Amino acid sequence: MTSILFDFYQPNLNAVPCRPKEYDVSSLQPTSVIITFHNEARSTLLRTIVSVLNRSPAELIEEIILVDDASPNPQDGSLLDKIHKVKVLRNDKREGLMRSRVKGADAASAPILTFLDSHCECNTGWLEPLLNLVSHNRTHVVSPVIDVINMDDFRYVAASAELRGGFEWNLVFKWEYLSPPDRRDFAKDPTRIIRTPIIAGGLFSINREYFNELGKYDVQMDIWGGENLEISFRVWQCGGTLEIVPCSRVGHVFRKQHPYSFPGGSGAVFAKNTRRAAEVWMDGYKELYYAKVPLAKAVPFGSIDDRMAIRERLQCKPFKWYLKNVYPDLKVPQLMVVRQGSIQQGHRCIDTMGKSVYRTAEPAQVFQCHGAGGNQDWSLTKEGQIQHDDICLSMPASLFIGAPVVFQSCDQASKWYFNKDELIQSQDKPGFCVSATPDSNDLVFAICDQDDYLQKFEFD
Ligand code: LR7
Ligand code: MN
Repeated sequence: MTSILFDFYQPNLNAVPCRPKEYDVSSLQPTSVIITFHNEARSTLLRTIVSVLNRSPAELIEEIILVDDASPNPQDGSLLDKIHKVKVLRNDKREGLMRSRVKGADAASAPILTFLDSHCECNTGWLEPLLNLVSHNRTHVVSPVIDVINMDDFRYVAASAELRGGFEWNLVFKWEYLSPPDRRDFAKDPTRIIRTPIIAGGLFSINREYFNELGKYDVQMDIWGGENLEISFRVWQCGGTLEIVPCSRVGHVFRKQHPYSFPGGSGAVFAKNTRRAAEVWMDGYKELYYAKVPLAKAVPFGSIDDRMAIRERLQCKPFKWYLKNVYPDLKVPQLMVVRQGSIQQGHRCIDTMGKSVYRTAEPAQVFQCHGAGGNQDWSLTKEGQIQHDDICLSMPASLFIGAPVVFQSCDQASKWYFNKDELIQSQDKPGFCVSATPDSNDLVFAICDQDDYLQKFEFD
């Protein structure tokens, strides 16, 4: 069996600075490893299990619990329980990964739970740093750096450790670069633990009792998706910590598509799960999700009473706290957008010209309309700001006729009336409007004139 690993294993150069760190194994609590799968290839499932057994100190692995989520062939799992420490549970019907993981966790006996996807390879020394953190810090939930197992030839490829988990307002998980201060710390010490706003979801260790107290998973979520955001919000808002441990590395097969069906359709399942996470944890900020993904509003999400009760019982903090303290880098658009789209003057549209952060005010411009949103996508907020991400359209600093209207940071930008008469009028300087110019792409300040076509802007 070891030959499987020797064929695939590539030494992990990034792990070198981690070697001197030694762990006193007897001071660590053992773990139950939980792997749920639906229709996983036997080779990859076996690779996952063998790497756990071969690359972990034996006394730290209490058991490996496989939960076969009603794979069409029951032998996918049943053949594996001949392996030392492996226990196999099977669902009679497809439940999805959330209910399957809860079933595995309920059957587990070790003080720490370690979840893995069913297509991983645990690298040398992967387990000790995870257990070291959780054994000594009950409310820390920790993930390894997730390396890449190449989908085409199953080679193990080291990934960058300078990443953490994040999201945008569509609430889809994404990897992102560390914030600049974290990056500076990382440059000084690449073994340093990284706080992450969100975990990818599949690979992590958590104290078993803490997992139960926190409300396990939302078992009304189905199949795949959304549970990683939900558990991440829950951990942070209810007093825990999410971390990535650079010295722990586990490879994962990133697939282009799901090798399984989604009863109900993948879009609807993902939207239902995500709505449940948003409705329970995001307070008013859920509106930002609905503004980005309006179709989600039509997807029923069932009752969330049980989950709200957890939030109440644990006295969890508001989402606003999470944004401020855990994820200050996430751009928060103004709530309450009145209208959204392009702002068109003739055949030209107001355009950021690709710039996104304005430290100083810059002249605002129009550009040929392209109809593709992007740099020409604007929101009119209830307060009257005209906004794209965190830049806003604003009055010039010196108010003379013909002075350039500017883009600047929304904190400092001025407000407008943008009414049905199609003029963009200053709220602070009534009678002054935004005007295009006939022979350049600049926008300028002008005396409002209903009959001047250069002042007529249309929201599309
Ligand atoms: O119905 C199902 N029942 C299952 O048991 C559907 C899936 N599963 C199993 C499946 O066999 C696998 O072991 O659940 C696991 C995750 O499903 P994948 O591997 O098809 O999905 P993924 O790798 O895209 O999943 C990522 O996002 C998921 C959101 O629900 C989960 O959080 C996964 O655990 C997560 N995987 C990782 O975090 C690994 C790193 C990938 C990234 C980013
Ligand atoms: Mn996976």
